[in-house]
Amino acid sequence: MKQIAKLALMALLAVTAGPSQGQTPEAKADLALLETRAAGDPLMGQVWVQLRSETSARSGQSVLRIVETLSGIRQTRDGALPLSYRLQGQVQAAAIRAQTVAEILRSDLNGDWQVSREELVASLSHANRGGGGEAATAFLLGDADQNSLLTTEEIKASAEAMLPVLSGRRGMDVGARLFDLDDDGILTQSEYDRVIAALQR
Ligand SMILES: [Ca+2]
Ligand SMILES: [Ca+2]
Repeated sequence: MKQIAKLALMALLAVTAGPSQGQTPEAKADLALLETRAAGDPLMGQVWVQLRSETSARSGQSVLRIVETLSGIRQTRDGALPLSYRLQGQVQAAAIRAQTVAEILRSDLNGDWQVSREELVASLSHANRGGGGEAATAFLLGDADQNSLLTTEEIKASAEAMLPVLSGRRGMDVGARLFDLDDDGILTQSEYDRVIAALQR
């Protein structure tokens, strides 16, 4: 009977064990790695602080749910992992760049791949033109020599300058970047599982 009582007591202690009890050395090392990654980047730092505060004193499925919510990564969704988040970000940026240049070139009325102020004004005043915000902004940002002509080089430079503004969704991949423990641009299932394990109590 004494033996049974002892086993029951041990089981009880295991259930009510304090923080980090039972964390493997690997999970502890991954936790330290995540801390280091978060400390090196303000955006990742913000996500990390929130993750830590919400997952502390949690375990099992609730940690998984919190991680999914805060990172926006649903590993249970088919094909979600591995996630080539770096490539995905480059594809999105390229799409925005292409759209911006196209919008600016809609004011290139004589087709010389440059936009003069006269062309901008004439095209924007045309009843069917519509939009034009990008072209006008490009002129403000991009006419570096202020000669009222946006050259092809200036069009490229202004599209690049407008990219951070137009891609306000850039923060989307912060969770994936933080969890990409080997920093190769791809978040794998194994990395995701290691993060979950590191956050478990
Ligand atoms: Ca110019
Ligand atoms: Ca990786």
